[in-house]
Amino acid sequence: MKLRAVEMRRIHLSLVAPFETSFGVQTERDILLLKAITTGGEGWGECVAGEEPTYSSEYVDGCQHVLVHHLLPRLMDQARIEAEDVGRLLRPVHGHQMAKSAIEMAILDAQLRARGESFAAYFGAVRPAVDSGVSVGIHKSIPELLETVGDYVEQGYRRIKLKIKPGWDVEPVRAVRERFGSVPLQVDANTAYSLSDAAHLAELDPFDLLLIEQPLPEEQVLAHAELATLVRTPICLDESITSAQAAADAIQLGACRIINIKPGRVGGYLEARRIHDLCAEYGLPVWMGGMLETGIGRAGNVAMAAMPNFTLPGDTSASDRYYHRDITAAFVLREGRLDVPAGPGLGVEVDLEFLDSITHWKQTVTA
Ligand code: SMG
Ligand code: MG
Repeated sequence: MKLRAVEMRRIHLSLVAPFETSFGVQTERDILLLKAITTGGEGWGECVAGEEPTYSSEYVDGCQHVLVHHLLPRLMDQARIEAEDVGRLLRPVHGHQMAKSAIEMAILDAQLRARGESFAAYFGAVRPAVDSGVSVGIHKSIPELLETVGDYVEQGYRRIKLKIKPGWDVEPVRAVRERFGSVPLQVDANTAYSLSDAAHLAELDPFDLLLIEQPLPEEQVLAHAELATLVRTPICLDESITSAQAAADAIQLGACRIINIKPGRVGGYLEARRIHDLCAEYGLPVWMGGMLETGIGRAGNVAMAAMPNFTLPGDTSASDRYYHRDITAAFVLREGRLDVPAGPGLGVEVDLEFLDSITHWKQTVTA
């Protein structure tokens, strides 16, 4: 097929509750969505970048700019294009994984819708529904945290992840472990610690956590390997894993025993699949991360999370964990799981009337 145009739009959505991490508080989102218009039909992509470059170096204005000026022109001048070509065609542009991922996703959706194949079938999904975990932000007090976690446990989430930072770590973990007994529990530091905190992080060991996610800065892969010898809790990497090559290096260095896969962070679903396969070869479990996606991104993530080596519950929560109203039919928790969409492509339809009502910017890029 040929890529004829890409409709870009930015939408505003308020989160149902503020979400605080070690790098800031979020109350609303400004999301870049792409619609690939091809000779074979249309497809949707979602860019996971936030408003500020605080999770990683990417941010939504930057993604918009690099797509318009550097990425889309390289795809639009091709006589024929398939999702499998996008990574190679965009390789001359360094970095910008989240921007690259969004356009590869839109093209893949168009391509799969055209041939009537679901994302799940394309990735070789082995289950019709995936176990859902939920990521719980930093709270003002431990009683408030316990109330939030209690609500999620009652809703049936199969795993709780607590965001931690220096000053909000051992005590909240102890409180949740004491109140909720054996609930599967893990923590995510979003790079907030340094190797000199190893003895402190080892104080988390008695709480039987599934993993500690990205304790140290993104570049400090070797320091994670050192930390792994000083704490018993398995280390999982998120921000550090920007490609399959980075994953292979981190695994060989002993920097992680588990990987959080986020298609947006690694340049797209096809690179994410390579990381899944690589981890399977090395015997490392993986799980699907989350970037507060709308129903578009969630659809792709849930489909990929149905692959065989996604053996831990992901940050694939129900739509109502994030938004009062989603831009697709809501993803709903059923016995702690989300159903994998089975229709062609992403298998979800976008509510265009609602989408238009929350769109604050729109531009169509043509060849
Ligand atoms: O989508 O449920 C979600 C969010 C999960 O905690 C989550 N994501 O580092 O894993 C992570 C964070 C990054 C996003 S914070 C805005
Ligand atoms: Mg993380």
